[in-house]
This record gives sequence, C-alpha cells and structure tokens, in this order.
Amino acid sequence: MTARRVVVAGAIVADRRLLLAQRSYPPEVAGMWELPGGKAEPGESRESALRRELREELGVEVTVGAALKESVALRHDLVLVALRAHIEDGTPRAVEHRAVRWVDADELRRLHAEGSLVPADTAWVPELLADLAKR
Ligand code: 9L3
Ligand code: MG
Repeated sequence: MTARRVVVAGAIVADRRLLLAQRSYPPEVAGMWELPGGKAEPGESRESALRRELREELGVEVTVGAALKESVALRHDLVLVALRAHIEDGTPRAVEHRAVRWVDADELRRLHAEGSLVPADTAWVPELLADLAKR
C-alpha cells in the first residue's frame, strides 16, 4: 500500500467573505483561484501543516477548525482536504500567489460559473456557499 499524502487548504470566512488566492503556477492552473494551502510533511498533522502553509503563503497566523465534508483525490496517493481557519494575526498578502481577494457568495458563484476556480476546489463550492450564508 502506498502512503497517502495530504494536501491541506484553508477555508477562511470572515464578514461573509471567503479568502481566495490566485495561483501563479503550474501553467495549467496559473491565474485560477484556490483555497490557499499545500502538502503536509510526513508526520505533520493537518492542522500544523495548514498553520505553516498559511504562514508561508499569506503571512498570517491562523487557528484551525473543522474540515469541510468533501475530500478530493488528486492522485491515488494524494488527497486534498479543506479545513476551516480563522485569522488570529496578520493581513493576508500574496507571498507565493499572484493575488489574494475576499469574495462574497455572488462572486464565488460567478468565479465558479466562469471556470476560474482550480478544478480540484470546485467540490467545495456548495459547502462554502452555505458557510457564507451564515457567518
Ligand atoms: N491543490 C489544489 N487545491 C488547493 C491547493 C492548496 C492545492 N486548494 C493542489 C495543487 C498541487 C498540490 O495540491 O497539485 C499541492 O499544492 P501546492 O503545494 O502546489 O500549493
Ligand atoms: Mg500552496
């Protein structure tokens, strides 16, 4: 059996807006919007991995909450999960991304409809819209 690696992504909602980050690489997805994050190191918990990734990518300190229900198989040995996160310190800036932006539910729907979200992340849209409606 191949060990399964995990990619963690942060679902950060504040004031009814969701934080999205615009990928700068690879070419197939450069310019598309994602929930920021990256690969957990072997032995690293999902929560620690997300805190580290968001510190590196956005320059923010977060606390990590519950996972979204959907997980996405990126490859046979790589699974993508989203964890809700809350910014405790810092203002998100695009360190590795092209840009970051806060979107409301309508903007998220529009980005999804026009194919501007990275394909892997589209599974989360219904759950994210539900979160945006209540927080
Ligand atoms: N990925 C997909 N959706 C996301 C994130 C953070 C990552 N929201 C995919 C892109 C790469 C892999 O996971 O194939 C590792 O991510 P990264 O380290 O390139 O951010
Ligand atoms: Mg990343």
